Amino acid sequence: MGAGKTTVGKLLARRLYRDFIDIDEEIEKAFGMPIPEIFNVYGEQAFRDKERELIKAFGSQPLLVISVGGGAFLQEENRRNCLANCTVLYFDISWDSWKERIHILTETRPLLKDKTLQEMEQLFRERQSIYAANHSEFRVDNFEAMDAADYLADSLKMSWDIHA
Ligand code: SKM
Repeated sequence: MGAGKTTVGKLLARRLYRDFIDIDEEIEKAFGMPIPEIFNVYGEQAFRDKERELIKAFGSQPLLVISVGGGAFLQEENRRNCLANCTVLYFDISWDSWKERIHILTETRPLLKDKTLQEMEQLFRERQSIYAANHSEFRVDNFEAMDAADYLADSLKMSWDIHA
């Protein structure tokens, strides 16, 4: 969460001439309210159920660049569906860079609300090991959005040519 998936995803989609889908945005559309409100009114489980349903639906469509929420890969079914049907990109940022961004994330990310810095670091490290173990060959770290989008677009095109 807050690693830059949406920013890079939009740039990448443009470079690949594909449509961009943000699963968080689709969930908000489906519930007709922002994510913090969905958590308040319906609870996290309802959010996760909708997230799983939408990842399954969009993940099986061709020619999309999809940004999934930071918690999506905590569900085994999402990992399985994405890895089976999609190329999964991992945006690896360090705890030190993430820590700098936390203050801009806490308002819109209910999972960070009321957490101590130590609890946030624990969440970060637990998730990092799941992401690191569940992606395709593409991983970017310490990136600038434009550079990451260029690098990924070039690498993906090359890999598709090789596998075509
Ligand atoms: O999907 C949203 C939601 O706030 C949950 C989340 C998470 O668990 O990391 C990240 C956001 O993108």
